[in-house]
Order: sequence, then structure tokens, then C-alpha cells
Amino acid sequence: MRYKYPYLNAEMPGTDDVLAVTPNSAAREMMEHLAGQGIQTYLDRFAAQQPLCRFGLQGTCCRRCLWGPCRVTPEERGVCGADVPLVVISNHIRMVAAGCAAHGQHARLRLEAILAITEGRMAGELQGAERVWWLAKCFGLPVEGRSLTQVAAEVARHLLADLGRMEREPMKALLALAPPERVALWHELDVLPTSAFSEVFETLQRTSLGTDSDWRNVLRQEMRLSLAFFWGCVVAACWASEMLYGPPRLQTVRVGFGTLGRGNTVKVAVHGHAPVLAEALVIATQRPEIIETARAAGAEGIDLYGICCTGQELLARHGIPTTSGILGQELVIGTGALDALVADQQCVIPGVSQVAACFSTEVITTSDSGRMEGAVHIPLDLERIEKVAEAILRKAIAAYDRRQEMPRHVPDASQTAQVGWDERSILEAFGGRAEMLRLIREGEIKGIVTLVSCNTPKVPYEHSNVSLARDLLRRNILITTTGCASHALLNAGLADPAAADLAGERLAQTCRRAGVPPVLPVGACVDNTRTMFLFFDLAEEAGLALPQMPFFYVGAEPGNEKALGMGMAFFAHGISVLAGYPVPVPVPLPVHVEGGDIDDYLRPRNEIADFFGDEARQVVGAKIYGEPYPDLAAGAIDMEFRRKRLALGWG
Ligand code: BF8
Repeated sequence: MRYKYPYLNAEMPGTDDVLAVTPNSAAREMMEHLAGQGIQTYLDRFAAQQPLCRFGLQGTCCRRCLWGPCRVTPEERGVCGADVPLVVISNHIRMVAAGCAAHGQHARLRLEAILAITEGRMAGELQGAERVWWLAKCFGLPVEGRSLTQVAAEVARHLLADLGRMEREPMKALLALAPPERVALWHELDVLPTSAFSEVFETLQRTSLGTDSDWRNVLRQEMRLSLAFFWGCVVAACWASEMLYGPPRLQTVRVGFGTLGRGNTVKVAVHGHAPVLAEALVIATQRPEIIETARAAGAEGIDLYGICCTGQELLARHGIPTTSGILGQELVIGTGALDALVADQQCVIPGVSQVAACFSTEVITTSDSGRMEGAVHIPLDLERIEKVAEAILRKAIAAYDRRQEMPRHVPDASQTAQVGWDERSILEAFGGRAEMLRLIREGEIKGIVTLVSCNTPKVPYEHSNVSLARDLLRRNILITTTGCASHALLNAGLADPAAADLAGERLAQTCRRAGVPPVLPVGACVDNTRTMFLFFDLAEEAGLALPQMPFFYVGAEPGNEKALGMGMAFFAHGISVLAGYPVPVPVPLPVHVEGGDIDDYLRPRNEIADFFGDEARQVVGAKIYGEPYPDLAAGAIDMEFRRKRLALGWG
């Protein structure tokens, strides 16, 4: 069924639309089940918020000072004189700054954990020696006669400096690792960042009342900020995890709501972003005294499950089943199967505590910046991490004990997925750099799309992510995925090697020969690093600049400030971006023609739209598209790949 996506002047999806078109049958079953029980979820709250404010949807409501709020239009400026482009871009950059701070904080926690281990203050050993030595070499750090822990500590300090430096020097990781062609361009554009912290600081002052009123100059700061976001926060978090816990491990597992039905065990879901505590929980679940306590309560053992990005981290390294991304967290708790939900940082919505109360599920918060009413708070303390993990599991066991009679409703739906991919294992699976490039050059793989980021209530549950992925596969386009988009694609069975059958003939044969699925999950949102480095490797092998390669970044259901920063970062690297359901991004947003049919819409133009549409291609070599319809989005991506391939003379 072709769903009529809400453009700016149309209705948002109601519960009936969601139930009619979501590709996730287990989520549908849970939505109906919870509605039958009278338990409120995001669906009810989203319906109550309608109609959404059109100014807010377009980013033209300005609340950056106390003179307003001002609603600006092409005819009416704000009280201070700000026009539409200035308001839109100033609102947008502030969201990217918030996203930068969010990814930055979990990079910081992981780097602090490395220092705590290397200084003997935290239990555990570094599992990712290879990444430590590689980074030390890239940063030009001395390694002769030094131990792994000494070098790891220096690498961590190097990355921490990129996160927090205030001296006006460019970021070290970016200079050491970004493609020279990009560094030269960023230098010429004067957008080389100092650090994540200082660029967030600068962004907030620059967009305060009466400061930078040249929107193009604000946009230049947004490029600088998004580079700081990527190199200071995203890359640092990904590699800090790898130094701490080792690289991802290729494995075939079962995922989805149905995995919650396995066995009579104490069931604990980890949720959030920073895997530091979750990794300690993995170890603690194997301790004999904890297993004994669980058995004494009548359980066979303890099972962990994953939600959001912490879930993706444990899936990639330990094969621990994921259940859902951000939009389904209340539905997971609504199964009644969970004894405890352990939250670390970000994307844990307040609604979970209300659903958890209905099922006596213990919600345990562990970060001071992520506390929640109705939750028990057991703070993460790196120096006592084993004890903290144990205390959490004992709470979960106690919850199991008192929840024996609690009704459960677990949909019988789970999927096979091959997980734990990174740039090295992807290249290896396709026969190495030269061979994978040959496959792309000859059109066996038409191009690579990284389909990432969130879910949004503005789209019927997982519908855009899954529909777009299926369409891209049919067009012989290989997909990497992370974050909540990854949850959607895993739940749809697209990371199962058998999903090669859904791809176009050339991609299907290539995947079957390599024994890989056509959708490759590379982890959590910060693991977009892995896709970026895959892009670097293939462009280097081809001897081409990144904008010349058939690569694309897609956020089909953006919902979080972090997703906006990630899109801008790929854009600054010369990789075109497609945002799905209109968020307040400065691109032409379609508007339905009054009384028109499904394909009858206009794309109003404005200065910012013109910049991101065509001018940007001259400046950074990439473009930003806004396209809610999955089939039209797939067509636009396909067209860009064809254009690039034609220019290169590739088959
Ligand atoms: O960093 S995809 S909703 S979980 S923000 Fe949040 Fe978006 Fe999910 Fe992970 Ni990424």
C-alpha cells in the first residue's frame, strides 16, 4: 500500500495509519495489545499534540531571545530584523550543537574509562590493542619501549584534547586521518575546528541575539561544528569503545520482540548509548554468585537484551539480542517480560517509566544526566563498576521474584541477522579493497548507501526505513546501517543473508557469492565512523575524491539532534545526504497542492534551499535532499549514482 506521507500541510499519521502500514508485525501486535489494556504510549501523546505548529515544522519559529517568540515568514521578519534564512539556519545549528554535546558526553565517558583502567582505578583490561597501536601510529606518538596501557592512556588524552581544547589549534585526529583533499578544502573554506567543546561554545554565542546575522557565515560555523561533531565525538566514541572492548565480532543471531519469550530467566534490558556499564553487566551475569542468586529466586539464569545504541553495541560484540529502537521502547516494556530496564545516557523517554509502573518493571537510571521520575538511581562509578553492576543485577533479580504472577504478552516474531560488521570485515568479505572497488566499478554494486539514524512518530513505525531499504536493494545498492534505522532493518529481516533474494540480480549474486546480507549492520550511531572509513578506503583505492564516489548518507526518519549533526558531517565530507520526513532542515520541503492527489505537490524555493540544492555541490561536492516518500527518495539516490558513474565511465 502506498502511504500518503504528511508533507508540511497534511495530517500526521494517526494510530490507524501506523497499524495499517508498519512493516513490524510484532510492534503492531504490541500497539493493539497496549491500547486494549488502556496503557498510554507515544501514539496517544502524538495524536493529542495535533495539529503540529507549521512554524516549528519549518524551523521558522525563533525562540533564541526573550523578545519573541517570533514567527517569521518571507513577508514578516522577527522583532530584531532576522529573516527566514537566518532564523532557519540559527535554529538548525543550535540543534547540531546539542547533538554534538550528546555524542561528546558519551565519548568522554569511554575515554575516562580508558584512563581509569590504565591508571588501575577501574577493573578490567583493554581488549582492543590493535586499535590502540594503530591510533598511536596515526597520531605520531612514541611507542618504542612503552606498554599498551601507557600508549592507550596517551591516545585517550589525545582524543580528550580534541573533545575539549580551547586553544585555537586545529583538531589533531582530523588532521591525522581525514583525506588530504578534504583537509585542504576545509582549510580553504576556513572551517577547520578547534574542538567539540569550543565549537559548541562558539555556536551558542554566535547565534545569540544580535551576533552573527549573515546566514552564510552561520552556515560556515555549522560546517566547522559538524566536523568537530564527527572527529571529536563520533570517531572518538567509536574507537574508545574498540580500545576498551575490542572490535565487533561477526556472528549470526536472532533479534526482535520474540526473543523476549526465551526461557524462564531474569530479563534485563540495557538502553542508551555508552556501553561502559552494559559491558560490566555482561561480565556480572556470568559470575557464579549472581547466577546462584538468580537460581535461588527460581530463574534459570539472567538474560540481557538491548534497546537503542547501547543495544547495538552489545549486539555487535556479544550477539546479545536487540529488541527495538527509540520508538518501540514502551512497547518492549509493555510485553511485561522485562524485570529491569537499565538506562545510561540519552534517548530514554520519560514514557517508559509510566509503562514500567504498569508491569512492576524496575527502571534503573545510572547517569546523573539521565535521571527519571519513578526510577531507582544506582550511579555508575568507574572505580566500583563491578559492585555497581552486581547491585543492578540483584535489583533485577528481586524484581523477578516479585513479578512471578505478572501477565506477559510477547509477540512470536524474531529474525535472523548477521551482525558485527566493520570496514575491515566488509572489505574482506567482498575480497579486499581492490576487488570490492572492482565490484562497484563494474556495477555489481551500484553504490553504497548508509541508511542510519532514528525513528519518528511522523512516520508510521519503521515504514520509511524499511520501504526505502527494500527499494534501494532492488536497485543493486548495498546498505550499511546503524542506530535505530538498524533496529528497523534487522527487525524486517534485511540483515539476514537470505535477504539477498530481495535485491536486484547483480547485488543478489554478489552477496550470495560473498555470503553476506545486502544490509550490513555496523553498530551504534557513533559507529558511522566505520562506514566513513569504508568510504575513505574505497575512494583511496580508486584514486578519487569522496564526492566522485557513488556513496550516500540517508536519515529516513530523523528524530534527534544527533542525527542532524551526523548528516551535516557526511555532507561536509562531500557525501550527499537525504533527509526523509521533513525536519526543520534548510532544504526544499514539499507542500501538497490543496485538493491535489498523492503526487501533487510543490517544492517552495528559498535562499537556503538553493544553496543546499546546487551551490553546495560547487563548494563541498555534495547536496542535501529532503524527500519523505521512500520510492522518490530511492529514485533520487539512484539518479545521483547513475550521474556519478556516467562521469567516471563506470558500467
Ligand atoms: O544515537 S538513532 S533515536 S538511539 S539518536 Fe537515539 Fe536516533 Fe536512535 Fe542512538 Ni542515534
